[in-house]
Amino acid sequence: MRDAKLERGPGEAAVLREGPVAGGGCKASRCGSSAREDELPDAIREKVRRHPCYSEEAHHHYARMHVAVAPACNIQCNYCNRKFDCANESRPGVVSERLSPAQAVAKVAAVAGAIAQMSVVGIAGPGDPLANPEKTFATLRGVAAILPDVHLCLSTNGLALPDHVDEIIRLNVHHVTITINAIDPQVASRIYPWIFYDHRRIRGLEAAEILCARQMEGLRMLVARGVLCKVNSVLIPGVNEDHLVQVNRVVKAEGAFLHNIMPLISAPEHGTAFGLSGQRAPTAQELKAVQDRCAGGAALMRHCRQCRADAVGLLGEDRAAEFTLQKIASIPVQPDHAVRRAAQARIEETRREDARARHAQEPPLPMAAPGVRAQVAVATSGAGRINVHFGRAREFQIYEVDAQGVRFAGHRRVDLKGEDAMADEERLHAAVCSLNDCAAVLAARIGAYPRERLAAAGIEAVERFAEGLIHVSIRGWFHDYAGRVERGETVHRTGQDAPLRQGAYVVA
Ligand code: CLF
Ligand code: SF4
Repeated sequence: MRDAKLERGPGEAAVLREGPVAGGGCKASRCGSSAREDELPDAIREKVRRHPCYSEEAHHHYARMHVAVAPACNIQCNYCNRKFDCANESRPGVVSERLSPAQAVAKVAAVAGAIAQMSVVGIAGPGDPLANPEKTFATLRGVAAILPDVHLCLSTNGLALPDHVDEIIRLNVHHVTITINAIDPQVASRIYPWIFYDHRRIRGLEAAEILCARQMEGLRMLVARGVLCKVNSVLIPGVNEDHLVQVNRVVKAEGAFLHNIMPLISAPEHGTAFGLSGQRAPTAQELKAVQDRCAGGAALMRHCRQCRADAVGLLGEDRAAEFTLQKIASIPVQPDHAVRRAAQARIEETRREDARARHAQEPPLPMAAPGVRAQVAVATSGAGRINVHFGRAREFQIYEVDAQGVRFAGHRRVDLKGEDAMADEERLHAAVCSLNDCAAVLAARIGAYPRERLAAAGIEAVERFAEGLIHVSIRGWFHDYAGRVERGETVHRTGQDAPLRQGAYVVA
């Protein structure tokens, strides 16, 4: 589980950061989240429909697993410590077990037998998959042989990518993530001190030039062969926050399907160059501001959970501890394909029913509310419904709503039920701080005291949509809210003036 703790800087409100964890992870439209499935060509829709990272909707229903078979890396990022797993799109944490390809395939079989909605197997570290090509490709071959229905996924820093495109195609890997933190070598040289390329260690600007060129070359080659490419970028305040808007435009022009801008994870105890030099992480609001500035460019992924290199389960849940090598020895190892097919067919039927219900039930959005745009937080454990009690939430999903519609905007982690010694009061304070730019929280149930604390922060506590579909419920709430704003019964909160915004916690 996460090891989250509160930190306070001088004069700051509570900031929640994650400390090192026992485990490792995968690497770093409109202005909204992932491109909408119903607007995609059939062939692409089919590729993303069951992929929890490539489809925001799918992430409510389908799980992924990572197999940590790739320990080595061919570059150095200033946000990475080799004792921890790859931080390209993961949070720092050692993987609990590094696997051989055979062990990885056995683990995939066990997970597929236990979690029928596991639809994607990815390799994302703890180093770089393509710096370990034999192990990576042996694993992918083994997984495809026992589980032909899963999507195979890779996440790489891109340096070795052009050398392996043919094998990626041969193995039917449909999804590749490339971490591109900069396209300008001057900017990149502040992030990567060295690379290992062509049998030698190369430093400084020359290293950055080679890496940037190879990343772009790899992206072009994959796009030309029909592979869906996602680009991950780590947002590093003072280094690349302005530059990422340009990165977004360029990777879109080169054919990237999605752009995932993630917050830097930086803490001195991680021992990374950035952590030790005092490079700070962005706030949740700074991250959102950069994402919003990318409007009109490559579609943005906003539901990334920066998972471990051995993550198992739905995004946002972590079931890796249930599938250690020791434990899988006692789980029946062969997945039942008929059971998997039936379970996934039920998911698809549920999705169709929910889509029909959404269309049938969605109240019209009030056109008499020009300029009224609100953020709301939703407590959900998946399936697109408001189904978690406020006090049991481990995260809240954030949506934006205005007269144009409801858009997913990200998530905020909270620690209301942690196991450490932090006082309940402090946990609640941190949770309220993290939601301080929201006008309302929609949960299955909200106790009297949290309700009071939310009200004091100007956040409405709403339980009347318990078990309701998220989009329908938000529209219902907004309908009422905009009416109250119009009648002068409620002061509209833009979120810009939220008193604790400075201290809103960083997902890190
Ligand atoms: Fe893993 Fe990455 Fe494939 Fe997803 S994760 S290799 S694309 S299957 Fe997903 Fe996790 Fe974010 Fe990665 S939420 S860290 S984007
Ligand atoms: Fe670490 Fe960067 Fe290598 Fe990933 S690509 S393992 S973050 S040095």
